[in-house]
Amino acid sequence: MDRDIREEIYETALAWVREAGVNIRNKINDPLVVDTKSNPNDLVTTMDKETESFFVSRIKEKYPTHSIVGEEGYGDKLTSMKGTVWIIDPIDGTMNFVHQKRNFAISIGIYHDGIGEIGIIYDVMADNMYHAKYKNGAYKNDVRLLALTKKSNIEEAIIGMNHFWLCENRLVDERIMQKFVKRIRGTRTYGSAALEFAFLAEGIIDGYLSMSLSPWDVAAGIVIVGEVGGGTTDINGLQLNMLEKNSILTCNMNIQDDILDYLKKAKK
Ligand code: 2AM
Ligand code: CA
Ligand code: CA
Ligand code: CA
Repeated sequence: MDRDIREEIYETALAWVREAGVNIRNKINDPLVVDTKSNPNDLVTTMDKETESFFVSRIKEKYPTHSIVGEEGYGDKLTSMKGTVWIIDPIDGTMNFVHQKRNFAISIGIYHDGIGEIGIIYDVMADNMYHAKYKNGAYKNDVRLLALTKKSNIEEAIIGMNHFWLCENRLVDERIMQKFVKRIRGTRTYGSAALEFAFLAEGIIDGYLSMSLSPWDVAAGIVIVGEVGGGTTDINGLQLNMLEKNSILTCNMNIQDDILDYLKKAKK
């Protein structure tokens, strides 16, 4: 993507994310209409839909040739990553939004011909903007993020992961994962995949594991983590397909092999 065009899109996207964030904060105590999607814990609110629809109408007006993928379905049905694609999660961490009124984020990744050019993750209630441009570094607000943690032994690592890894599940042997969590320093479950990526980039956790995430959960995070030297693959160490769901391992590269070894042993 041309440098000037990227800069213009970046500034525009940041301004829209701030505007959407102000709207959510203004309405945070309003009564909520909460629906469920795939299961009783898979929540969606009118605010998820309102926020996605806000981005889609702004993008369609200003950038009619760009494609949009959004969790709540206001975007397009994509079959390829050609051209400029906005990958949007209007509220990542809807359960936190509903139950805690905090710890959720707006996540926008902008890709061009499959390359992650721009990543924006906005922790709305904390008012922290994590943002990055391809080959231009990552920032938390105005402060450049310099590097991930450089820990090289997993005994000192804090890994973001949820309880499903330790319960009986379809993907991995939970007993091996129990050994893994005993060996590492600790685990954290923030409930927003986008924020887990942001916290990894900030250097306050060392990795993040998820069994199944959609492109909008990870699109921005991949760019931001990539700009501080981290890597993101599926749990087999393979490249992600941005048109599908993927399992996710994102981490400081020094511990990637050790974590992949456990996952290989645990794989069903
Ligand atoms: P969401 O809040 O945008 O749905 C923790 O639940 C993380 O997993 C969140 O980032 C959440 O995104 C994501 N997630 C993906 N699929 C989910 C599902 N079916 N139910 C709940 N959370 C899901
Ligand atoms: Ca959701
Ligand atoms: Ca999400
Ligand atoms: Ca969402």
